[in-house]
Amino acid sequence: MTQDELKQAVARAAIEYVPSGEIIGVGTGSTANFFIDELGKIKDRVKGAVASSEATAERLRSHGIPVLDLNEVESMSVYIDGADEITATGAMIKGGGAALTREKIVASVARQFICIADGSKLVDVLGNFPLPVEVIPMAQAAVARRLKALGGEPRLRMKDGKPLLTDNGCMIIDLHGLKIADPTQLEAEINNIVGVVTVGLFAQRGADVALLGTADGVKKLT
Ligand code: ABF
Repeated sequence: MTQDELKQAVARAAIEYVPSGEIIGVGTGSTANFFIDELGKIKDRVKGAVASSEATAERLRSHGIPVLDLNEVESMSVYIDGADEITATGAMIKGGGAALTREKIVASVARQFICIADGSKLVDVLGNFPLPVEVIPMAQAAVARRLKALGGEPRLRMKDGKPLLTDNGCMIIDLHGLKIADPTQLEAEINNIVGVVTVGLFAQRGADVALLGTADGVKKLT
C-alpha cells in the first residue's frame, strides 16, 4: 500500500468515532484532508465542524459541511487530526503544516483527541521531526536563542524567500536535532519562554486514541 492509501484507510476508520448530531473538531494536513473527504460522504450525520485552519475550513465548506467559530461552541466529543510523530503513549509532535496553535486550541475544547496517521509516524522517542514553535515575530531572534540553549538547532521556517506567516500572523521556528526524553516537561519549559505562542508538542494533552495505518490494517493505540 502507498502512504496515501494508508492515510485513506485511517481516515475511513476514524468515521466510526464521529458522533451523530454533534459538532466535531477537524485538524489540518493530508491525513485530515482524507478524513474531511470521508466526512463529506456522511455529512448529514454531523451538525457542523470547527476547523483548525483556513485550509481545513475551505475544504469542509467545499463538501457542504457547516463550519462554526470556536467561540460559538462550548464542548465537542472529538477532535480528529494527524501528527508528524507520535509515541505509543500518545505524545505527539505537530505543526509541520504550521497550524499548531489552532490545532491545540480546538483540541483543548474536545473531550477526546483521535489521532490519525500512517504507521511511519510512530516513534520511540520524539524529535527526529523538527519541533515547530510558533512565535510572535518581534520575539523570533530572542526565542531562537533560548531554544538553542535547550540543545537544538533553531531554523526560521521560510516560504518564497520570506519568513512563513501562520493563520495568526506569527512565525515558526523549527527546532532540529532534539531527542525529547520527557515531552511533557519540555512542552512546559518551551511554553514558558516569553514570545512563544505555542509549541508543537502535544504531550500534556496527547492523543486519547491513535489509529495507525499499516500494511496489516489499521492498528489502534492507547
Ligand atoms: C497536522 O498535519 C499537523 O499538526 C501535522 O503537522 C500534519 C500531519 O500531516 P500529514 O497528515 O500530511 O502527514 O495534523
